Amino acid sequence: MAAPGENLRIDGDRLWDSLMEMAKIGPGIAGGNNRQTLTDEDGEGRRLFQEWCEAAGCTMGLDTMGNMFARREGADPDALPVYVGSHLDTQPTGGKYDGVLGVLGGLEVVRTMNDLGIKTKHPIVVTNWTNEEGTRFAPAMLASGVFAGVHEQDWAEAREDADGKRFGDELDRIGWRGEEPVGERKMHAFFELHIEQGPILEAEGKDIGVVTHGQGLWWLQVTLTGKDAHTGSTPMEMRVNAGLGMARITEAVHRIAMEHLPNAVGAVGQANVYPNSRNVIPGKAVFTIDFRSPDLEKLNSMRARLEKEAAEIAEDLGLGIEIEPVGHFDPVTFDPGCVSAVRDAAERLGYSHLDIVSGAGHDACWINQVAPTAMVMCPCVDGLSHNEAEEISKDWATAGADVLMHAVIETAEIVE
Ligand code: HGY
Ligand code: MN
Ligand code: MN
Repeated sequence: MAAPGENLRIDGDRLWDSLMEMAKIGPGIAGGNNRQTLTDEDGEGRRLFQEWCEAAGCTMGLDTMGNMFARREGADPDALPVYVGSHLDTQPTGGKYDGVLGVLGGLEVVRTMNDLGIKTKHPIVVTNWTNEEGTRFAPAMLASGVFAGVHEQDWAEAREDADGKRFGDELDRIGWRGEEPVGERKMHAFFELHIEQGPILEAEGKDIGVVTHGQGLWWLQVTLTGKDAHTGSTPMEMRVNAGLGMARITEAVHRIAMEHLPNAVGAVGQANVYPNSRNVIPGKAVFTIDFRSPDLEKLNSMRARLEKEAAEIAEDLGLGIEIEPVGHFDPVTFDPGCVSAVRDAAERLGYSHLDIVSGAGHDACWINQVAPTAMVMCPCVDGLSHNEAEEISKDWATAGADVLMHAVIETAEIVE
């Protein structure tokens, strides 16, 4: 089928205006966003997205995990749709573009197709996946994981946030649980536009990342049990200090990742000590380790090394230790056909491009298990993300959505 003409371009101003409009919902305290999943702000963002989709002539589907599916009809209503999208939920100190660019970039593809009167054989569906971030309810990519059959829905709905609120109850509270069973939708293909969240594209001066693979991930939640005691009157040799254990294990995580370079990362992002009082030796510490690598052997080797060393540290300090995997996916290889559609689109449009491995996890990593999937990436300033100062340029957003549109339209087959 003829590829779309290279003159087909999205409306970058309209995309940018929509990004800025959505960014007003759940504002952060430093110019970014705090629109965490299943909060009232998430509900507000969903309402705005639905309003825009319906104004663009789409019909909105909603499944029992709150995943949203805005459908633009194709010439053949029985043809499997080409899906495009990402997530609207953000980190507590998130940026304006992580996830949102992929959802509103997908909407912009539909808006442009409407403007140009483009008809495709396959319908197009723009998605918003619930709880991609996994910051309020672990793990990340929770609802796309249920859709892909990786997680049981009951288990997912029972996930609790730091205040003990259940995912399922919060979904009902904000009124965004649909009727549609999760995962019954079949896809012709899925494309996700996302900011790189790393420094490579900007440093290399490239407009587009053609994502061939995604690195794998382990999230390990560690609970150390020691003994609360007075920080002043307790002799050093009598202390059973969970905070000290956490510090030593945190350092071990960094050292183990460094020893597995290249292509390995590790850090502790979430950490709590109890009772968290200035003059009480922490009797308990709960923290989450994040290991990632595109190399499966390295990924599992980091986990094995950490579990061994953490047990030794705990024993040395007389601490109880529990290590619970709370998130995992193996390294991902995206569909070569869809990846080529992205690369050819960038080439045809005259955008510089680079094959790249995604450092972050994305809904596409799970959807890749049930449909041919690929990702388009655009650079972000200083590679910064999961930070309110996250920034991209309008040109980068426009280039990414242009490539997304060409890949989607080509895969959905223009009807002459
Ligand atoms: O953790 C991740 O990689 C994604 O941003 N949720
Ligand atoms: Mn994201
Ligand atoms: Mn993110």
